Amino acid sequence: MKLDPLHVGRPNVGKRGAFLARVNEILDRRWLSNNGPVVQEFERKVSEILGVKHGLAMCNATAAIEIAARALGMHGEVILPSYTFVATAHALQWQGITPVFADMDPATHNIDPAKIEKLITPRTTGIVGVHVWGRACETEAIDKIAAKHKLKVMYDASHGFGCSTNGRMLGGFGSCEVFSFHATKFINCFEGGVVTTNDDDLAYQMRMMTNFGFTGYDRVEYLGINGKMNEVCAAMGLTNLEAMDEIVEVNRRNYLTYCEELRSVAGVSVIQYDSGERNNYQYVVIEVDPGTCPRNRDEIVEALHAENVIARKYFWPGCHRMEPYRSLQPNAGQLLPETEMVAASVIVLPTGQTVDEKTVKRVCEIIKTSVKR
Ligand code: T4K
Repeated sequence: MKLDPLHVGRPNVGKRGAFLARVNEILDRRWLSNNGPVVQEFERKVSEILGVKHGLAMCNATAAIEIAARALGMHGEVILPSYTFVATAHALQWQGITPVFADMDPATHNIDPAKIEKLITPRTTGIVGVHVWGRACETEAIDKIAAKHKLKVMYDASHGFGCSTNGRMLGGFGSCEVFSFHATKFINCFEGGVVTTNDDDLAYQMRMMTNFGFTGYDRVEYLGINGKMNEVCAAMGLTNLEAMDEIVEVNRRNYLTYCEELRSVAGVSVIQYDSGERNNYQYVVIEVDPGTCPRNRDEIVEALHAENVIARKYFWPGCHRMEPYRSLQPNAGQLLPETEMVAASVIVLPTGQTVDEKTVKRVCEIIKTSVKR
């Protein structure tokens, strides 16, 4: 029997009544945007969870990366992984910065610090690490390289809300970190982003930039933009944060069922999360080994789609093979063999509140059958 369409990134939703009550209050108050009380509460809550001094709510993570890069004075060239959602590269390019793609460590899917140094030129001003799937970058190694070459570091932590490394929550690494609260993230604000930092000056500057550069009525001190989060988005975020433990538990249970069901499938492995760290388990990621799996990744994805399971090939084919980078840097792939290999082997499977154990087992059955075919 065919399943109803099953999407990766189906939104999780907290208590509907609590959200609607907040929306009613917002309407009664007639304060809809511009640093309203719900946004302030959301910022406080996020900062508290992550243990950081400042959490600045913004309209989405892409705009947040742009604002952070500009506030950090990044220009010229910035090194980042190619294996990320294209927004990371686009945010830099949109700011007139040239993204320079570094290869990944296939064991973690994160930027490989050993590949960074040889990409540094006199034009390099920064490094943007991405905590892919919420598994932390090698922050110490990246910091060392950055200190040696006087580069700025920020992290795209879009996947990493609620995740830790060495017992410390993501949010306080580099000069700042950017989280996404897009509809498809395990905690969503419909659309939203938060920049976290422990640097007071940087926080002040980014806050001003997010609101056109205003520092008071009729006083503009920076080149700013409108990057603000509105009150209804913050209400959704607060409501979903109240359900955070529950959502992580559902994700964890689904993840463990996937691991169990796929354990004996030749050439298919589920990526692992360090059980000693906190994780949100929002991504169930499998890798298909072309050497040992009788079917290739695309054949398995096709079989899943045929059964209405809309599995995704994130982040295929890698930013360097997408426009405008493909045309601007046609030879970038030569330095990205691990990225090309992993991008061709990954499948992301559905999870979250709308996916139960029975559905996970059915998805795994489809994978098992497609591999045997
Ligand atoms: N950096 C990284 C590392 C990121 O992963 C992202 C976002 C960003 C930066 C930028 O953050 P934001 O600026 O978005 O805050 C989706 C999301 O749109 C994107 O936010 C996310 N990464 C990326 C990993 O996934 P697409 O192109 O796959 O979106 P789409 O429209 O195909 O939606 C994904 C699936 O979710 C679909 O199968 C349908 C389902 N869906 C989607 C929405 C919006 C629903 O069921 N309901 C919904 O409301 O990028």
